[in-house]
Parts: sequence; C-alpha cells; structure tokens
Amino acid sequence: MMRRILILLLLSCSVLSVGAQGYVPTESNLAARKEFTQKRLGIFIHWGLYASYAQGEWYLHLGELNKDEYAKAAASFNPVNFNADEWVAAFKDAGAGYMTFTSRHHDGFSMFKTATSTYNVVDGTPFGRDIVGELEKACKEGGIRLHLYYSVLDWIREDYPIGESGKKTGRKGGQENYDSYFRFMETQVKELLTQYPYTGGLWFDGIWDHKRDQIPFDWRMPEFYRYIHAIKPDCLIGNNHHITPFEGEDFQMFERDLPGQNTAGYSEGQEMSTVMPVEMCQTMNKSWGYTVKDLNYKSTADLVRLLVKAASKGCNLLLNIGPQADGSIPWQSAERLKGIGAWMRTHARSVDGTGISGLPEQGWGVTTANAESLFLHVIAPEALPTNGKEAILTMGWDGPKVKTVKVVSTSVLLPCTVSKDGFLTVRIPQEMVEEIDTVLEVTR
Ligand code: H79
Repeated sequence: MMRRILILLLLSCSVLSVGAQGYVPTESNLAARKEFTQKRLGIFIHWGLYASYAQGEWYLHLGELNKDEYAKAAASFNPVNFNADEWVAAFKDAGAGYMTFTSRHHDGFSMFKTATSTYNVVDGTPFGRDIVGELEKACKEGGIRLHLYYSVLDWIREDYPIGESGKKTGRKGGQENYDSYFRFMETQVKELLTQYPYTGGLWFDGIWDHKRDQIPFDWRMPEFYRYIHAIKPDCLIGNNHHITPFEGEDFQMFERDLPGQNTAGYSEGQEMSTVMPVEMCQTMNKSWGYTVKDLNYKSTADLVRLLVKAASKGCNLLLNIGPQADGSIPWQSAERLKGIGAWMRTHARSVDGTGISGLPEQGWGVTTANAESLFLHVIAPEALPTNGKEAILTMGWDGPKVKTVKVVSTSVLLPCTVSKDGFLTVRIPQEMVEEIDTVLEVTR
C-alpha cells in the first residue's frame, strides 16, 4: 500500500514538474468551465466496435481475444438504426446539457474519420459514415455540447508500451515506442478538434494501465495538454486517472462515486477540487458498453436522486448509456431518459445552475442553492416524522429570515416556522410527498 502511494506521489510530482511554468486557463476556457456547470446532467455514450459482441467495451481484453479476429467485426458493422438527431433529441428531452461520446476506446477502433489508420468507422466498415461527425452536427444544431472520450491506452498498437491490460491480444511485441504512440495520439486529438470544432471537451481514460509500474511511467500529459490547449484554448480537459488533477486539466472527475466517497474503489485519496468543475460518471445498469446479460438497471427514481445528490455537491452527473450494435438505445435506458426528463421538466432549476448550499446533508435528503433560492430535496421521506396527515421536516437554521416555502412541482406555498433556538420546520401534507423527490424552494 505504502509503495503504491509512493509511486502515485512520484507520478504526480513528475507530471507536475514538467508543467512547471504553470497552466493559466484563458478567459474563453473559464467561460467554458462556467457553462459546463450550468447544466448538471450529461449523457455518457459507450459505443464502438465492441457493441457487435454485446459483451461490454472490455471484451477484447476480458475475452482474451486475438485483435485480428476481433477486428473482423468491422466488416459487418452496419448500425442502420443510428440516428444522431434522435439521440440528441432524447438527451435534450431528458434535460441533459451535453453528451460525452467514446471516439476511441481501449480496443483501438476509431468512431471517426482518421488519417492514422483505416481501422475506423468511415474507412473500415460497410456503414462508412462518420459517427462523431454526425453527432457533432446534431449536437451543434440541437444546442447541446459535445465532449469526446479518448483512451490513452491501446490494446492493439505495437508502439503502445503494454501495461496491465490487453496483454493477450496477439501483438508481436518488441516495438514499443511511446514517442511514436504519443505522436499518434497528438494526430488523433488534432483531428478531433479540427474536424469537429464544436467539441467542447476531451475526456481521457486509461492512465491507470501503468499505475503499478516499478518505475513510474511518464505519460507526458502536461505536454499533451499544452498541445491541445494550443489548438483550442477553451477545450475542457479531464482525465479519469483517479487521482488529484494534474497541471493543465480543466475539470475533475470521479468514477462511479460522488466526490468524497469511495465505494467503487476508484477514488482513494482523491479530494474534491474547489477550483475547477467536477463531474462524476455512473452507469444506468452495471456496464458501460452494451452488455447483453446485464439487465441490472437502477430505477429512474434512484438515477434522479443521484443527479440531485451530485448537484448538492456542486458536481455534474455524466450518466452512461451503451447503445446496441444496430445503433439504437436499449429500451430500458430510453425509458429512464424519459423518466428523468419528466422530472426535469418541473424541477430542472433546482439542479441546473445551482451549487453547494453550505448546509449539511440531512437524514431526509440534500440541498442545492442558487443566488435567489435554497432547494430542499426530500429524497428519503421515510426519514421524516409524521402526524398521520403531514410529514414534518425540521432542520437547523441560522440563516436569514424565511420569506416563503413552496413546492416546486405545484407552486403550492407551505406554512413554515423558525424557532428561537434555530430550527426551521415545514409541514408537508402527506399527499404532497412525491415519490422521487419532494423539492421545496425556500426564498430568503
Ligand atoms: O470507459 C469505462 C471503462 O471501460 C473504463 N473507464 C470507464 C469510464 C474503465 N474500466 N476499468 N476501469 C476504468 C478501472 C480500472 C480498472 C483497473 Fe486494472 C483494475 C485498473 C487497475 C485494476 C485492469 C486491470 C487494468 C489493470 C488491471
């Protein structure tokens, strides 16, 4: 354990020292960061050649497949039901402000037109259409921002220095050359940012592939980030390395956990940033890429509550969907998007454009706040005492005088009192307690 911490420390020190001149985000970058926090919901899409196998995006590694056999799926990749406009419409309807799409995952297949190899959706499949290009156009027209996921780890290239995963894909070996691989990544991200200029951010993943190396691996990320920001200064860079943000990054991310938690084991020692936007990603079921046997979906109510909890911590929720090989969204995910959208239509302003209220988490739920209002989210009504007719919400209160308390979904005003010893009490008629989240707006 100590050795692992030491390696992580060394890694972050070496990474920081390379960028010693200090990254100063431009005004346009700061504006993009601000925009990024105004909508709390993003939709993560894991879709690539792996959808053909319906076994998740790690199938090449987990199935111990040979890369050339796996690649044969490209010859029949023909997602006739893919429609970028329909996806964007569904995400907007759910209340999302952006989507993050896997331009290239660890399996090395590019979902965009690239000059680096024909192993891409345009040149290597009968489909022949530029998926990232179509999504960028649809996002731009629909007014939702596009972020692109990009794996820095690669399971098929000979020049990628093999780490902990993808060891059995049938590479010849002996040709590892990070310099060459790094230049390849530079070429691809340049393609992404110039071919699809509406791209607002890059979401990197895979650094942990070298996390247990005896000698810390130098990913040269500060150099990579400088290269990206030189092309597009307002590109928001985030990296799923599971440790404290590096120099040159613009937002911080947490995988499968709220900031401050570590139930999934990816956030050990990662403090939440107080200076940059924060995002957490989570799956609707258990898988990222479409997995035929995974029907273990979270309920719509739980997904909305997760969004609300994230917002209460000043954090975005990047909620994942794994589309099927034919390009359609699994009906279970589509149904949840609709449910979230129905809730967002009446409650979006209690999460979007809000931040940390400063009040502690309560037994009954959480709070969010914007400049005008405080929102009480009752997501665990069973924790409220009741007199049979009303659920009685009480919380410590040393804030300003309360003007009104209103149920957000119906605009019904509720009576409330603030006691001399500093407790706010709101009586919620039992029939007004909502299943997902009873949101009360407090004006002060
Ligand atoms: O894209 C999705 C996943 O494919 C990818 N990130 C999300 C967003 C991901 N998969 N696993 N992880 C991230 C976490 C890393 C798992 C590891 Fe390991 C387990 C790293 C170290 C132990 C695999 C096994 C790599 C080394 C050993």
